[in-house]
Parts: sequence; C-alpha cells; structure tokens
Amino acid sequence: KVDSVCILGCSGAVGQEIGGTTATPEMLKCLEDRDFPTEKVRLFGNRSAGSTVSSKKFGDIAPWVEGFSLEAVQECDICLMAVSGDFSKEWAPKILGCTSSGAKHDEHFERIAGGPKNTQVIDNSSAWRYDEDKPLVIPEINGEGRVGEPLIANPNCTTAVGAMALWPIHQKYKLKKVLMSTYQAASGAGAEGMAELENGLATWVKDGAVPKPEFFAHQLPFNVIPQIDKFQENGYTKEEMKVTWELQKIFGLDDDVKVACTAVRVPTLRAHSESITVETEEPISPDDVRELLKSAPGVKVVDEPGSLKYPMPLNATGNYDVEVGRIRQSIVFGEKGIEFFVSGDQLLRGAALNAVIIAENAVKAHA
Ligand code: 11C
Repeated sequence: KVDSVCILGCSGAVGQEIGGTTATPEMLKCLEDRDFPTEKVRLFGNRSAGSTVSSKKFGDIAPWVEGFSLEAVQECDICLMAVSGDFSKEWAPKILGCTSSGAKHDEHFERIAGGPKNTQVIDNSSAWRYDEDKPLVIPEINGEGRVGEPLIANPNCTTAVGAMALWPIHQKYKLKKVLMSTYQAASGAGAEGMAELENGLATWVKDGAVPKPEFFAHQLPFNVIPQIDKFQENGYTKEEMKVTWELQKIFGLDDDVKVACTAVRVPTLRAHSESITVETEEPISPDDVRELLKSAPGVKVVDEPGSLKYPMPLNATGNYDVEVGRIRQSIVFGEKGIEFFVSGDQLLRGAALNAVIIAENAVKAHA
C-alpha cells in the first residue's frame, strides 16, 4: 500500500480543469472500484480548487480539489496526470525533479530530487508517448519490466481499444497489415464534446434546429465527421497517425508491418468502436480467433450474429472489457485475413483504467 495517489487535472463531476479530461472522474471511480491500495487520494485542479467531491470510498479523506502546487504533488507516491500535453510537458519533468529547464524530449528521465516521495508519473496525454526512451504502456501487453520507470505514458484511447484484440492475434498469427476505421464518441474530445452533442440534440428537440457548432468543426448531431485532430502532410490526421505510431511502439512491430486508420467522430456519447481488417503471416480462421480472444485479458467476445449480438458502444459503456465480434474471414485477404468489429469504453480502457492498472502494478512491484 502507498501513502497517497493524486489525480492531477480535474473536470466533469469534480468541476473544471487545468486542461483536464473526462477521464478524471473515471479515474477516481476506478480507484474506488478496484479498492486501490492507498491511504489517501488527492485531487488537484486549479479552476476547480475548493470544489467538493463525492466519493464513496475516498470522500472522507479527499473531500475537495486542491489547487495545483509542485510541492503538494511531490508529496504523493503516484501522480495520475489527466492534463493537456502542454501542461504535462512543462510540469512532468519538474514533478520528477529531472530538470529545471522543462521538458527535453531526448532526455532520459533520471530522478535527481523528485520531492520527498520520488513521485512516479503516469501520464494520459500525448506529450511523451513517442519519445524513444519513455515507456508507452498497455499493462496487459507490454507492462512487464516497466513498472518502476519515473514516467509511464498511456496510449491514445483509440489505440488502446483496438490493441486489446489485435495483440493476441499478433502473438499467434503475426500481423502483416492492419486497416482500421473508427467510430469515435463525442467524449473522446472531452467534456465539451459531450456537452455540444447533448445540447445540440436537446435544442433540436425543443426548437427543431441544431445550433451552430462551437467546439467541433461541424455539426455532430445527425452527422459524422471524418476528421479528428489536425491533418498531417501525408493526408492522414494526427489521430490516425497516433494509431500507427502507437501500435508500432507498443507491439514492437517491424517497419514492414503496416497500420492505417481512418478516424471518424460519430454522434455517440461514450465508447469508441472500430472496424478492423487484418492480414496475417499465418493462416487464420474466425473460429480460432473467437477461441483465442475468449481467454484474452481485457476482451469479451460478443459474436452471435444469429441472435443479433455484436459489439455496440451502448453495451460497452462503463465496462472494463473491450467487446469484439463480427469476426469473419476476409474476402480481401482470404485465409490469411480476418475482419472484426470492436467497441470499448475509451474513457476506461483508453485512459482511466489503463492508468490505474499501471499504478496498481507499480504498487505491487514496490511492496
Ligand atoms: C478522441 N482519441 O477521441 C481522441 C482523444 O491522444 O490522448 C485522445 C487524445 C489522446 O478525440
């Protein structure tokens, strides 16, 4: 058991944020649900400082959000960061006591004087994911041997949801090509994304028209938007490239394994879905994949088309496991290809749960 864990960057249920994300309330819930071995949970968020928090388990010991201060965060054993990439770039190195000059991407984080607790940072942003010497971790896949690192990065939620199904397939059949199209919920874009979808629908019901979008580039109700994040020089968006970069790093893929993604925002509130086609090195069959995935950690096979059972975001919402179904032989790649559909709660699997499992493993390793 550790003395204290903190969540840095509070939003949603606990008020506004320092670049916080909708993952924050989920993090607190995950810590509660999993009976996280800590004496204390502390919450930090500048704009929500002073707000009270309703927490069944930790309410009496962490009753309110504290304003951010470096010294206070450094009193905690583990810091779960749910802040913007810019905030993380500036403050993660300082929390770790690595450098006085801020973030240097080529610098290996060696702690010099990381405060009284030698705080370990588990970061949800994209600030550190692509640095060669910073671990990018999905605990069930590549967590081993990384638990003690000063800073551990979490993957993008879209990557994490797909990875849960792709990893067992890669281990047994070796991936050659991965083609993914996503159906991403409004909450992936944070609390403001959810609010714009909800308000847009409510206004349409009341007035018969959807207000002009302020947060998304286009109206989301009754629409889908084939752009998430900025376009890159190669014509893909950053969200799409994150899937490529992160699967390569987490799986340790050779350069000749190709991953391509089309990322689309859809008017669902929560849980991302993905249509995935893979070509494999070895022959693969839907029945074998169903059996394989039944025993895969973090995966639930939902694949009974005859009874209309397949993954759907509404069913995946609030669950730890990623649903996988519609598993079929690919008519494009034949006996060395399959296609399937996944739905996973991206706030859990792709953010809060992933971070909390990393933290649990760190506590176990220190015990
Ligand atoms: C979305 N996946 O749905 C994005 C949000 O790199 O952690 C996650 C951004 C990230 O908009």
